[in-house]
Amino acid sequence: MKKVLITGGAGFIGSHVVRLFVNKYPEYQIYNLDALTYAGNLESLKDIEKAANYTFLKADINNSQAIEDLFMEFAFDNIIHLAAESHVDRSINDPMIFVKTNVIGTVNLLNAVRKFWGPNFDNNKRFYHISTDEVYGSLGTEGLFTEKTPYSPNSPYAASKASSDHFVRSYGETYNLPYVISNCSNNYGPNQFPEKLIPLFISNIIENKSLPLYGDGNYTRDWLFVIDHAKAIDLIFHKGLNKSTYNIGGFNEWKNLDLVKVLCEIMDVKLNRQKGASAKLITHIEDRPGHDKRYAIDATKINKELGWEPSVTFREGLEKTVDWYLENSEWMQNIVSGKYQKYHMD
Ligand code: NAD
Ligand code: TDX
Repeated sequence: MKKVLITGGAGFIGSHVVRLFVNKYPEYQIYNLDALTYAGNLESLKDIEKAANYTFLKADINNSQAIEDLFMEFAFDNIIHLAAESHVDRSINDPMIFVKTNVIGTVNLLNAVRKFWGPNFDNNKRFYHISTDEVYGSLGTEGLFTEKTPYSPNSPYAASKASSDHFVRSYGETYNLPYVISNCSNNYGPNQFPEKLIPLFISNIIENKSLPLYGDGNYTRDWLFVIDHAKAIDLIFHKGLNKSTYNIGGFNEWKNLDLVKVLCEIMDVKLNRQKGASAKLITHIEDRPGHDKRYAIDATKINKELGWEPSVTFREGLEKTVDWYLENSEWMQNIVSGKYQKYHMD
């Protein structure tokens, strides 16, 4: 029986990973460790919160003693580490919390692992670090990020994730810690906090508010449905090669403006609005400082080595996402009102 610690399980991607593992592996014990920052929302997990193989642990990865105490009590034997500050705009306004959580928090976990699993690591144990394509910096109009692309982070968020990736790798080289890292493109789907492009714009369209598009909107992102990311994480966790890196992406590049136009079209239909009504809300605003021009992932390695590929097209994923936000308006209202932060106390 594995005892899998998933950090950041109350966040967007983490909630989908926790759900998948709790449902698919009843023989594993799944521990969701999360500090419940503004981005943590246990309401996203209410369907599995009573499962026999699920335990929630409220803790901060910046508190090394608290982390060691939990290792002592629960003897985790595998970790999938997602807890992080994740929003680029917030990192521009306040870089230090990104250094603390993403860098020092990750090193705290690595040190706990070294203390409790080392010095002779058994290869059934694994530290799986979840990272982003933003560590590679920005592409020009041509080419794709491969696992060999040099790191060149441009935002404080990307720099903090790059640093954490380097620390994980260095613990593998220096202490022989068994690890794997994956770098994924932009995720979208149910339960994403409405500060990120897609849920923010869905929410604003519903409320007839303007859609603040940075600059000319010609920035390119590579979008992946969050459940396909969770499935890739499952595969890499179980079958990924020790001490290696996998890029994850759906070969699905979109310029922001084109994506927002498609989203507006879908929303017009779903909300029974006149064709073109939502697109009228698009407002070009001052650009994000250091805005990366283009991200695009080459996902050949995970496809060839592990047989992973996305299960939905972008159109299907986007429709599912819009439907989810329309059917779960209370989830969004609880965020807007702040009620979601009291969910675990109810
Ligand atoms: P999120 O912001 O939705 O969730 C982060 C979670 O971490 C929250 O539940 C939060 O409470 C928790 N957390 C934050 N600080 C903590 C701390 N000090 N101690 C314990 N828990 C803490 O993030 P997300 O979008 O789900 O991203 C999850 C991971 O995936 C991150 O590591 C991120 O860098 C990476 N990633 C995200 C994307 C994306 O498009 N969202 C793409 C690639 C990689
Ligand atoms: O209001 C907005 N207007 C706008 O034009 C927002 C929130 C975003 N944008 C643009 C900026 C980006 O080009 O849309 C694109 C996507 O922005 P975000 O949703 O903020 O994502 P991004 O900055 O690309 O980073 C995301 O992908 C990689 C996640 O937030 C990271 O956690 C992940 O690692």
